[in-house]
Amino acid sequence: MDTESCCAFVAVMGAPNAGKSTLVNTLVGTKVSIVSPKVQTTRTRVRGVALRGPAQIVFIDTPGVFAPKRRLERSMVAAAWDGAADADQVLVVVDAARGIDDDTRAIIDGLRANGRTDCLLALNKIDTVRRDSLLALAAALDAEAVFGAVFMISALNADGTDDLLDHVARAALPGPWMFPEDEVSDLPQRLWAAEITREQVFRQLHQELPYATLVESEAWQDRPDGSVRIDQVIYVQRDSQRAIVLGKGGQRIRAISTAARQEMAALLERPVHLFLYVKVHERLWEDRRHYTEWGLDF
Ligand code: GDP
Ligand code: K
Ligand code: MG
Repeated sequence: MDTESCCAFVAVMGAPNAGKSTLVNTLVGTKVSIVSPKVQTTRTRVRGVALRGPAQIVFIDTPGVFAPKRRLERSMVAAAWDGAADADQVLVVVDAARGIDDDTRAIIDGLRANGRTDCLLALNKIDTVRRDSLLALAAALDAEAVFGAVFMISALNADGTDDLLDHVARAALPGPWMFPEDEVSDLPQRLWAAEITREQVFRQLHQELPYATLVESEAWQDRPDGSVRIDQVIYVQRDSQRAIVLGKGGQRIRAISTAARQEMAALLERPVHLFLYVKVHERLWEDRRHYTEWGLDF
């Protein structure tokens, strides 16, 4: 690393499902944060690291901000605002089709109250809206006076995301890189693997159940033949939920396991043996360990 190196910490904020995790994955160029159409997919701050010339850019993908009810939700919201406080730049992602909803409103008001008037705005999902409504929304958001630059993007199609990355890189501050050159995420391997499985739980199960689950990697064993054995527990709160996760004749858990294993193997570039267990833990969300593991306040 030469003396010109520079660094930027960018907090990515936005309403649930605005496309924050999709955008961070696109900017980083690999999957660091899990994505699903359900809210609360991202539970904690996940950092993704991108390189642009001499700049190392660290994106902090925050959980969506929303009106918190349960303890877990309150911790998630606190984590989002902590992420913003620590960052040099704040990037607000807005779903262009949804416009200024209550969550986006709360974020804008919060940023203004914190004196952040130089935020970046990413109007996302432009593949889904007409140009005239996009321009009207951009004008309405510009009038909020918290944004210094606006980008119209599709995180999904990587449309406009290069310009956004260039802009962020130009504003990077001189200083040494914070992460090794080949590191794209600071999420420890065990947590990362648990997230891959949790994404499948989110995708393959419906309604309320995914929010009541937690995945933990209990063991990670690198084998001499180059493969890895991963043992994970999917925790649920009730017996009835356990039955749903298992599915008829174990069909559901097998489908979850196959999809998760294939994705882990593709990303790790080696064979994976995945063993999933489903356990009932009634007081799951009163267990401090689950919060501290994720860096959330209990
Ligand atoms: P987050 O909750 O803000 O992190 O949102 P996610 O990244 O999990 O995305 C929520 C949903 O929006 C997923 O189904 C994504 O595939 C979808 N999505 C994200 N970006 C785009 C986009 O640019 N265009 C379209 N059409 N869908 C998108
Ligand atoms: K989501
Ligand atoms: Mg997310």
